[in-house]
Amino acid sequence: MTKSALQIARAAYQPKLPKALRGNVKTVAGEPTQSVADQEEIKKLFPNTYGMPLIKFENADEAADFAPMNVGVILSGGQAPGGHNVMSGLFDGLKKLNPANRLYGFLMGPGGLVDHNYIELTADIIDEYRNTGGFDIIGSGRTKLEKVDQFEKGLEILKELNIKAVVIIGGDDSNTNACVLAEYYAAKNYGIQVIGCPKTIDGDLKNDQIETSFGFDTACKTYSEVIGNIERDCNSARKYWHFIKLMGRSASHIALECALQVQPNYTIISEEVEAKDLSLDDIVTDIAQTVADRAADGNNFGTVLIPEGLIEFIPAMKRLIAELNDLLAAKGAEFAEIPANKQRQYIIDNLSKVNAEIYASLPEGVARQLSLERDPHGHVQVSLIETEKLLSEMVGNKLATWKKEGKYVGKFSALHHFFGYEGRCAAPSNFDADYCYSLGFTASVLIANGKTGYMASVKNLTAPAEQWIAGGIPITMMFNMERRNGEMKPVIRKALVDLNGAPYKALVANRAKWAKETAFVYPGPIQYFGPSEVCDQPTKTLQLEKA
Ligand code: FBP
Repeated sequence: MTKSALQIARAAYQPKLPKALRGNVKTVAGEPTQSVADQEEIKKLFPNTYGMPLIKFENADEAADFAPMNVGVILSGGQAPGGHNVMSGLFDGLKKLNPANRLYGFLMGPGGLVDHNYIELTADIIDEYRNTGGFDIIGSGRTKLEKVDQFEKGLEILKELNIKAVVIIGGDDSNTNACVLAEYYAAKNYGIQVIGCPKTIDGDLKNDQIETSFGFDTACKTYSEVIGNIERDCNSARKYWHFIKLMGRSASHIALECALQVQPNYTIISEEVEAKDLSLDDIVTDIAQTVADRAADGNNFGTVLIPEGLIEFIPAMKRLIAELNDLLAAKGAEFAEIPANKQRQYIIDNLSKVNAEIYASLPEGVARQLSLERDPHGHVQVSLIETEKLLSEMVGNKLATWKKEGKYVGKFSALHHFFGYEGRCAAPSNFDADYCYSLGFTASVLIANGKTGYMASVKNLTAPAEQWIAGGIPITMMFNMERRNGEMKPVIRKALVDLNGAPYKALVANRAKWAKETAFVYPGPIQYFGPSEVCDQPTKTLQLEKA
């Protein structure tokens, strides 16, 4: 395999570990825990994994003896920078516990466990992938692990390979499933532990215990580099408005973090749209006003950041999508049989009057995108909805009306971008390289200590890595009941942008100035070598949240 010069240099990077993981480790258990909501219901559903204590690692005087063990690992869902370092941390942690330990990787996501597709991850393989982006070491997939026959199929291969524990590296849904699997294996006394790891560029798997999901740091820095480049181009040519959609299936953390890094002219935060009950027209009017105000100053250019999940946060659209989800869950097979040119009418005929009217009013493309097949977790595939084009078209129409009315005098020429896949496999920043390696290492210690139904956690992340605090969080602690695919299910509560939180407040405090002035900031590319203030800064979100 030909490698770039950076890849070769970067392979030699030794990620930093928290102090407690460097020598001999002991576990310290805290108080029993409760789920964040719906405690009685969740306790009933998870009798074996509910209420377990928080676990913290500390240095121990003596090394404990651990019998050799085999461990399996799965990468689940969307790629996030640092996944390979979770694997290398897990591998090194296991080898430190006992050099006879072995690690197996299930291929292409949870489906690999069910279908018995795996490889043994040897030192040679792991070494090839240290500090690299991507999930290609074993591939990823979105198969939802939720059915008893899948758990039983998985058990066959786990028994055959004599695997004691499985590590599932995934987002909120995958960690929810990890806990369901942990509970099932515990209830059946199968002797197999399941440990989760908080992954997702979306940054929405976080709470009092999990400060950030891995990959968010690198992905946001990668997008911010490119948005900064666009801003510089924009400020040089002074003739385009750039409508930039940013990934983040649901929450607007990525858009918010990028805004704090690049200071664009306009940023939509979906959570604010929902809280203020804004309509699509309200949003369009506000953007058009920003364009008109800048035009009045002679600035016919600018940047607008749009979170990918916006459409589901516009209250009227949200109600429509909820009904559409239930409809497609109930009548998906029948719908699939309907010829493409009749599908729109079929949906209109099967929706309630108010939602049918909204659906009928949507442009053909957006309506079609909303009715496309759901992902395996029952979500609309929002990354396929071209909100950046929808908004710029509507802003253009509004400005044209205002022009006729003499309220607007500028020129409006829009360009569109969608940044998502560009950042998901970037080589991990120093932060993500260290954080992920520490998470993997943490998982090995949780396994050695017999834990199941826990998520690996590393905290105190704005301090230098050696002061990070590693341990485990019972996954049930993060659960609440939510409606999924038409049914109430226990799931990890997704962390949306907190409208009382410091990152959002920092945006609000500055956005009027950024709208009017051209206050762009150009972060440049992620740096791996050089001064610490250039290479090792965590995200602005984390810094503001922890300040
Ligand atoms: P995860 O939640 O699995 O980490 O994936 C997040 C994400 O990158 C979203 O930002 C995006 O909406 C989605 O994946 C895209 O899915 P796919 O990879 O299937 O195209």
